[in-house]
Amino acid sequence: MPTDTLRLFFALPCQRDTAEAICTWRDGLGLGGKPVAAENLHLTLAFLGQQPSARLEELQLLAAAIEAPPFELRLDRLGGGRQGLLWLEPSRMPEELPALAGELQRRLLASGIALDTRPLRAHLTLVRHAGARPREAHPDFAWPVERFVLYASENTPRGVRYLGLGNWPLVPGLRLPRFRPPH
Ligand code: 2AM
Repeated sequence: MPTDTLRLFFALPCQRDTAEAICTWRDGLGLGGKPVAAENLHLTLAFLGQQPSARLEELQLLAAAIEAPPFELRLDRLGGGRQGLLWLEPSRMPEELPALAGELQRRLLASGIALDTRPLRAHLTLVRHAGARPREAHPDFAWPVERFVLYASENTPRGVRYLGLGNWPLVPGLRLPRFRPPH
């Protein structure tokens, strides 16, 4: 990994039990392509792209200042995009998710970090370059979301690796951040 910049994103990490259940279900569909490793399953909240390593501490402080409650995310829909991308997404968006992502994005923009201006499409990527899109698939995974993480993405000879650079709990009893669009 170069030391002067890092490819960063904030995400919800999928905890082990849920990730393993999702991978077992996915692998049974015979989709081909490049499946995402169980330890890499996540849902991106904000993608920062290449950032100077010197900003890391500022980003960690920014994340630590966010107060938000835990919630349950039910991944019950299979979605797909270009180049054989397949993902899981919720058919019903819990209000806590856009509130958390919006709060994070608003603070990042206020710190002068340029973010993708497209609205968040909450998804958990399962496979890239899939050879098939199943006609019949009825996923239903309940994911208790209890923390969010700052990751650096590194390319290694064995594939992409996400390195956790900070991990912040969502705290029961806290009120939702008031939803304000980031722009
Ligand atoms: P993907 O799974 O749909 O590719 C690490 O690469 C994470 O950041 C992935 O969740 C990826 O989404 C997301 N990501 C990569 N490039 C992005 C971009 N330009 N805008 C938003 N998210 C991005």
